[in-house]
Amino acid sequence: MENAKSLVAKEAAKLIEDGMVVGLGSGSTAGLFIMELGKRIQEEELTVFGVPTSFEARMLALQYGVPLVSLDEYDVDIAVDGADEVEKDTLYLIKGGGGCHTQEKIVDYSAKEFVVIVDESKLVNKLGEKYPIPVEVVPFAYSVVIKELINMGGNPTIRLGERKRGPIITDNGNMIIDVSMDIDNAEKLEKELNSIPGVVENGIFTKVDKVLVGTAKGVKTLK
Ligand code: ABF
Repeated sequence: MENAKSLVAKEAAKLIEDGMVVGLGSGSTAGLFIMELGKRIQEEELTVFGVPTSFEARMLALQYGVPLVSLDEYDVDIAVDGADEVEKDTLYLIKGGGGCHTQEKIVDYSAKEFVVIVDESKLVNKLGEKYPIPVEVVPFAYSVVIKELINMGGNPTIRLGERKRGPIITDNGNMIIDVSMDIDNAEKLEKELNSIPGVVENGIFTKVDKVLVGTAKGVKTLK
């Protein structure tokens, strides 16, 4: 899988042109992309700026020499980001296994083009097959959000930190509730989850331009 991730990260780095502002995704695959982009910037002396989707992406961009700008100053030309699940037929995603989906969605959806990079293991026939939906929640609201998610037919759990002594805290100071539920209509559910007071953003992504999939035989593109 590591090889498939590197392949797809390299392929995505080739999409970046001089002068572009690039949304920098989070996770291990997007991390490899940031490294490849940094290499191209140094070797080809490109003028490219990045907009990070997490603290982790910010640190990698600094490490690999990708200069950063903010959404205040620039629009994003292309965002390149990973995913936890990709539904084959629709290209709908579940993201947020790393807890960064709020900033990811802000950057990815604002981009003129949103490209997803995954290895084959992320492809599923039905969204939600392997992963629950991550929901970022304002801490004050967690108990009412949990009740509402149960009312909607979901099975919610609070995501705990590594030592399981308390909830993990996102880059935005919030909690994550992972909810397993049937996803019949992903576009509708994406909106419904966000309409619960206290929910900041959920990890269903339904606006994707293309998905690059790393396989043992090379990279294939799904559109
Ligand atoms: C981020 O990283 C998340 O939205 C997604 O949860 C995860 C994918 O990570 P990896 O590439 O390490 O599998 O994009």
